[in-house]
Amino acid sequence: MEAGKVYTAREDWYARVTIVVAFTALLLGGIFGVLQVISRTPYWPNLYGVLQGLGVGASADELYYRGLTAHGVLLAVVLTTFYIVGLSAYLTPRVLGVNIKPVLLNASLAMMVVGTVLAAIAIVMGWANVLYTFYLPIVGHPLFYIGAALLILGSWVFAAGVFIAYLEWRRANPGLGIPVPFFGILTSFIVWIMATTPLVFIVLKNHIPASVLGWSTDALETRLFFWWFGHALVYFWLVPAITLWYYYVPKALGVPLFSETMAKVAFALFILASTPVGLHHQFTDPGVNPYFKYLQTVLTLVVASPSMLTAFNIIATMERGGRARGGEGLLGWLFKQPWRDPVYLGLILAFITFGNGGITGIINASYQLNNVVHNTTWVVGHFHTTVGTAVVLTFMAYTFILLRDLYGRELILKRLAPAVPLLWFTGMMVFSVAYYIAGIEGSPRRTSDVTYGGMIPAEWVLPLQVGAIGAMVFAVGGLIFLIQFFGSLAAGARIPVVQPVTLMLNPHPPGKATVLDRVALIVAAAIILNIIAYSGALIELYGRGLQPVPPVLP
Ligand code: HAS
Repeated sequence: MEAGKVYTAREDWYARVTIVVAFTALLLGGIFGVLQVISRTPYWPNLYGVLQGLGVGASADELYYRGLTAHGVLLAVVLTTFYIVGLSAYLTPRVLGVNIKPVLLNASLAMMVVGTVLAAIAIVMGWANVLYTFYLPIVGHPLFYIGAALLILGSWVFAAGVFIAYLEWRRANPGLGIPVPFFGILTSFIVWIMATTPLVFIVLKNHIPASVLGWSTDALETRLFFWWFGHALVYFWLVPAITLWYYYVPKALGVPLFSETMAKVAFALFILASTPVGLHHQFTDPGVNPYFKYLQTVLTLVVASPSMLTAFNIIATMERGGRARGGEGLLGWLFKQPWRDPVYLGLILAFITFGNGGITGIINASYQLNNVVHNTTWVVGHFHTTVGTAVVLTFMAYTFILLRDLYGRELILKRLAPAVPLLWFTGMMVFSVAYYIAGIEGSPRRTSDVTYGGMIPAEWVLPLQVGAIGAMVFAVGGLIFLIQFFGSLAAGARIPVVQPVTLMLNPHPPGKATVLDRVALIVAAAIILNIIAYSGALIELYGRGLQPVPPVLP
């Protein structure tokens, strides 16, 4: 093989399949999203009621929770996990020049697909209306948990492939710094393994016994372990998006990233502080000493800092690139950005939306303010701007490149491409701000009857209606994207994908290794931080003795 080139056929096949699964999940999950937002808007038709009237064999309320579970699982779990493994399979050999073991790719794909199908059967049949957070004592069918466990274990097998490829690269390149795009992939999978370990533990200890054998379980214990996983999960989603910003923004501008060191500091901080912060989801839970919640609040501010470093790094790179392209004065560089490139436009609009979602995250993380917004539509606004836009819009926009480089297809309806990020961004801004306002007025999330039996406060009506209009706008953006994606696969002109492919060492090759490249050291520090952050709450929980309650069917 020529120097600087690598064969990627096996990884590309894996990536093509997983990314198709991801966007199939976007299509189905998006349909449930539209059903939901229309049904939850005051004085708009309750479409679940219409379905009930058509005789689908379930009440409107039951269908709402079934639809909400499908929406959350398809978008927050299936879309993200499948896209991230696919993107990582595509990037790893191209950045490191090392292949992922084919046996691991095959095993991972089989497990993830079978797991998804099993969980999907349970959800579609209405056997697991437990929402994507699946708190006990509400219990679903064993197929749901077995499917979820298989999906996660399949992603672990893929992660093993990434780690082995990294070790091979390290042996061949001692003393070389890890290339930034791969550092992102590595960070993401380290966070994923650290996050999913407590989840797998609690699913095996509590969920499966409750579901299969009807055993009683302690609700607080389940929530503690779920959120240990649940917050780190969000950085498993976010870090690959940030990786694409670090890779593509400088490339499109033709300049180096403002600071590779700062990028690596950000990744190291994500590894360190993503996991020991779950208690900020449990501020309102009784039974956890406020001192432990306070400790994790401090750590939450630590894990917010790499996002702020990213904000600085990306804006500084944009300024550097804009000035290199002739931008002058205080803001002239902003007008010299490659805004006509839909991929660049999508990535930057996703990045700006992350400013919106990140600020509301900091508000969520404040003990007192959390009392105002917890379990309201505010939180819905927060996660649609973070995972729903910073992450998903980045993935959609970068897929315009993958269509050509991975699938070997010309994009159809090219002129419509900028409409995808523009509609998604505009709709999401309207949706999120309106939902923040409704949330501050106390409008709850996750309730099938938004009118409270006709007693809806007047303050909720207008923001929820405006939010729904925003949702329609970004749904149209999503629809255009899906037509372009599946349409290009079916009817786009073929472009030959030539093998071997050139390594992506752009815009400049990595330098010498520093302390930031000592990943094992960072992981060890993260484990110690987890022990410090969680030991108090666990000693308190088990010291007091568990208070098991029998499982409840939804
Ligand atoms: Fe969160 C709830 C706190 C980030 C996702 N979060 C959720 C839930 C989800 C989620 C799904 O403390 C709901 C879970 C459920 O179902 O119950 N979150 C935070 C904090 C951050 C944060 C402190 N969250 C995320 C990310 C997510 C995500 C990222 C997905 C990818 N979150 C919370 C808390 C709750 C919560 C509580 C529980 C709420 C409750 O009570 O239930 C931080 O990591 C955020 C840091 C980010 C920043 C932003 C930096 C700014 C950038 C852009 C700047 C751009 C500019 C524009 C200025 C500080 C990167 C420049 C202009 C140009 C033209 C260039």
